[in-house]
Amino acid sequence: MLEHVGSDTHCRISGQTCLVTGCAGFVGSHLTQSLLDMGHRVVGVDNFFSGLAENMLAFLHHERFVFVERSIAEPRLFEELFQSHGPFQAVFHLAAIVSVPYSMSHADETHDINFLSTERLLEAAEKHGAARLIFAGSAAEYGAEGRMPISESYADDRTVQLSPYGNAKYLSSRAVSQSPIGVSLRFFNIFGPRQDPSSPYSGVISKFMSQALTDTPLTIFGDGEQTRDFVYVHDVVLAYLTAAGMIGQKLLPPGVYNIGTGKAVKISALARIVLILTDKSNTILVDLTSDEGSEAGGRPVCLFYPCREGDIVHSVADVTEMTTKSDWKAETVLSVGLARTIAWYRQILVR
Ligand code: UD2
Repeated sequence: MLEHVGSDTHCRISGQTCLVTGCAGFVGSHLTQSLLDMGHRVVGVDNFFSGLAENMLAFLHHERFVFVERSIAEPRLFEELFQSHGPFQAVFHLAAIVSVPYSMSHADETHDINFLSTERLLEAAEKHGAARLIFAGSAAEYGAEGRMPISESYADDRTVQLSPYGNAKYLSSRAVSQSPIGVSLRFFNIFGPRQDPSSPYSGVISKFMSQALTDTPLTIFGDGEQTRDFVYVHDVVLAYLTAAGMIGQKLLPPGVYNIGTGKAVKISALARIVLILTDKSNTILVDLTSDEGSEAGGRPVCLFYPCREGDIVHSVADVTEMTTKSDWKAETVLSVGLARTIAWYRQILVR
């Protein structure tokens, strides 16, 4: 059901020891599984602040996996990990406060966890001779950028991020990309199996899917004309492996790289595809531009709400840097990624 790194993928290296922070998270758990599938050893860290133990079920008892349940906020954690489990050739830093709204009301905590911890990990990785540290950056680093597509140079020290989350991600990306071992991947909107739909601020795809599969109207904020660049989690894992030099022919130079598809998708179009893929084919005729999209004579399939405060209107990545300096490009077509994701939500909803 979940994709694995294909046998056609050109693997450059195997048998490395890797550190993955945030290994119980949505993306971290997919990455950890792929590293183990490729023959690497993985030391995974998570404190279950937002990660879930069930995301690790498939590999928790793997012979090449060691789990450390601790917080990255602990000042001595990384030094201790390098001493007791290192040397690590590749360090993947995904653990963070992931909620933008939470960061708004917890600015200091977000700065500590999302930035100061990154600095400490980078220092330990350099000191102990890691070959690569790959950081999970974010499109939030660009603030309310109006130029589309967004290129990496659009975030600089003058950029005003819209949240402590975005600011801490920017500071971390800057520090990481200045290191000779550092790569920051700035992710646009990631989706796929294991994305948690349960919070009001969960990713729109996870929300639309759980709503459609439970016959609840899809909630659209604003007129649905806003756009996002949706990248499937399997392509995200391949971007991490590429950045670590584990797959592909070209070794990516240190720096900051956008990770997206380069394609803008309207939220209204997304709603329409989700409705079709969840077998609500009679809703194809729904007028998503009216105040309320509804089945003919039936109950609404979509409800329109006011724009979410602080939402940017458009967001699409310029992926030229990543696609020219490495062999990576997002391969998964949106409808295919959505179909795989729906299959997964169907499975968990019937459990
Ligand atoms: C994404 C990231 C966030 C941060 C930000 C930076 C996710 C889940 N969040 O926020 O962490 O990096 O980018 O720009 O990837 N929407 C609806 N109905 C819903 C939910 C959302 O219409 O039920 C709309 C929402 O108003 C927005 C779009 O869908 O216009 C995407 O929302 P999102 O929460 O999935 O992601 P985004 O881009 O706000």
